[in-house]
Amino acid sequence: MQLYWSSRSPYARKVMATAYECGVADQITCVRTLVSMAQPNIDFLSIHPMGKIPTLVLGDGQVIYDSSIICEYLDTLNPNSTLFPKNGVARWQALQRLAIGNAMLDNLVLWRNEYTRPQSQQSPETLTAFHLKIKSALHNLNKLCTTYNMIEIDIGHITIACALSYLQFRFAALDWHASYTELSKWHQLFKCRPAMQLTEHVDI
Ligand SMILES: N[C@@H](CCC(=O)N[C@@H](CS)C(=O)NCC(=O)O)C(=O)O
Repeated sequence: MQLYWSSRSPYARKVMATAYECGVADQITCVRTLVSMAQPNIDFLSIHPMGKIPTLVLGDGQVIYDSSIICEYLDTLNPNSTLFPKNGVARWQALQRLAIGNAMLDNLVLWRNEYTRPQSQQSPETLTAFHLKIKSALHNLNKLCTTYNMIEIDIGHITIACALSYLQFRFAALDWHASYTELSKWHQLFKCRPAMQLTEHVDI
């Protein structure tokens, strides 16, 4: 399988961390792919019509996107993997965590796009709104994470951890650890998992 990927993309990291957690990472070849919201990678549009990474291409040519669907596909490759619980409370809790993690990622990526525009084109209201929403999510997770452990992990935990790591990677000056101490403790532990260690962001 080929994964169109970048070491800077938090969605691509989520997929590779999932692949390591499922034990299928060795079946994936990462293909470094440059994409940008404002400058479409024209060649890549023939693989993903909206030009987004991560995108997985299977051996038979079938294309799978976006990150959550790729993760669910990878989970099916290992019959012992339970990152996407099949039913019951565990399923809805995992999907709920996945949803907030994805929403944080979307917010952070758009926020970064906004603040890297020339200053004269930036919208201060939009920047403030992105910041406020991230603080709201951190506040919420700081309470919820006291029930998380390192044994029963699901796709939601991986996604939240990737969002927090991306927050650290691109918004280090915010120093969120100081204000959300429970979440920080959980994230420090989660970051030690091999799946996270092996997928650290690299800014190249
Ligand atoms: N919902 C998508 C989001 C993927 C996404 O936005 N990836 C960014 C890179 S981090 C991208 O491809 N940006 C290029 C663009 O939006 O044109 C997913 O979960 O895979």
